[in-house]
Amino acid sequence: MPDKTLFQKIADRELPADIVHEDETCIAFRDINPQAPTHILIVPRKPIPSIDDLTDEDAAIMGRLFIVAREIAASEGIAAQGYRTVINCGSFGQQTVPHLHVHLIGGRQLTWPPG
Ligand code: DGP
Repeated sequence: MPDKTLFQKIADRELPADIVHEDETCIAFRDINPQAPTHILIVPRKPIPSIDDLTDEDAAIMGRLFIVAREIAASEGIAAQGYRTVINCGSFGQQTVPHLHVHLIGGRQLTWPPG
C-alpha cells in the first residue's frame, strides 16, 4: 500500500483542516495559504495524482468536483459576483501536492492572466 497523500490524511482526519464539505466522492477544506477571502480545495477521495493521470473511469468524479465547487460557491456567498476554479498540473503548472484538487477562489476581483 503506497503512503497516504497529505490530502488523504486530511480526509481520514489524521491531520486537521477546516472542512466545509464532504461526501462519498470528495472532501473540501480551506486552503492553509489562502489567496483570496474564499480559497477552498475540493479533493477527490480517490488519490488521483494529477489531471495527467485521469482515465475515463474518473469522469464522474471530475464532474462531481465541479458540482461541489458550485454548491460551495453558493454557500460561501461568492456565486453572484463570480469566482475561479483552478487545477494546477505538474511542475510548470506549479502543482505542489500530488493529489488532484480543484482550487475554488473568490471573494475579491481576480486578475488575468495568471503568472
Ligand atoms: P497546488 O500548488 O495546486 O498543489 O496547491 C496545493 C495547495 O494546498 C496550496 O494552495 C496550499 C495547500 N496546502 C498545502 N498543505 C496544506 C495543509 O496541510 N492544509 C491545508 N488546508 N492546505 C494545504
